Amino acid sequence: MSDTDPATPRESPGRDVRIRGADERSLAAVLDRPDVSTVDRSVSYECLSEGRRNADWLGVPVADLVDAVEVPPATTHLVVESRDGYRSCVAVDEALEGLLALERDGAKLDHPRFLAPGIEGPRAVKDVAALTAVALDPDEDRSEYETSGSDSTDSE
Ligand SMILES: Nc1nc2c(c(=O)[nH]1)N[C@H]1C(S)=C(S)[C@@H](COP(=O)(O)O)O[C@H]1N2
Ligand SMILES: [Mo]
Repeated sequence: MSDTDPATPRESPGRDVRIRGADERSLAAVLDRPDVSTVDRSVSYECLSEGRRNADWLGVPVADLVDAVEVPPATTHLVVESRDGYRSCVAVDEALEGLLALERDGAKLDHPRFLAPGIEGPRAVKDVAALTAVALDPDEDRSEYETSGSDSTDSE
């Protein structure tokens, strides 16, 4: 037996995205497929410290990615988490209109980026590592699921 198993494909580091609904899946194979179906979206967002920014993004619709797992019917939000643990909590209807961007203004991104129409800057998570379906109670504050909500101190 050799140390490395040639039958196990190596995931490109920094590119895997986990999706967690009723079950958990890796999206690496989907995102790395050369013929993955993508959309173009112009999205602008407000950074509390730097002002409004606009860019053209090319990416994979979140709705297509979510199809890979069973999303529990009680789901209210998707928690979008970066590789270094930065988190935002986005209403599921809003998140399903969004995309995991692979290019910004025609330039390839090193890591997938979450965008959605009308998203607040702090919730446009860079270097996405996981999307997790959560069910919040009506009286629950989504900022408890976030590193920093759009109302708190800006991290950039
Ligand atoms: N992983 C991660 N994503 C992040 C942040 C961060 O600190 N870490 N900052 C957020 C904030 S506050 C803003 S305004 C935007 C800024 O994105 P830009 O530099 O591409 O305009 O990224 C958001 N996404
Ligand atoms: Mo920001």
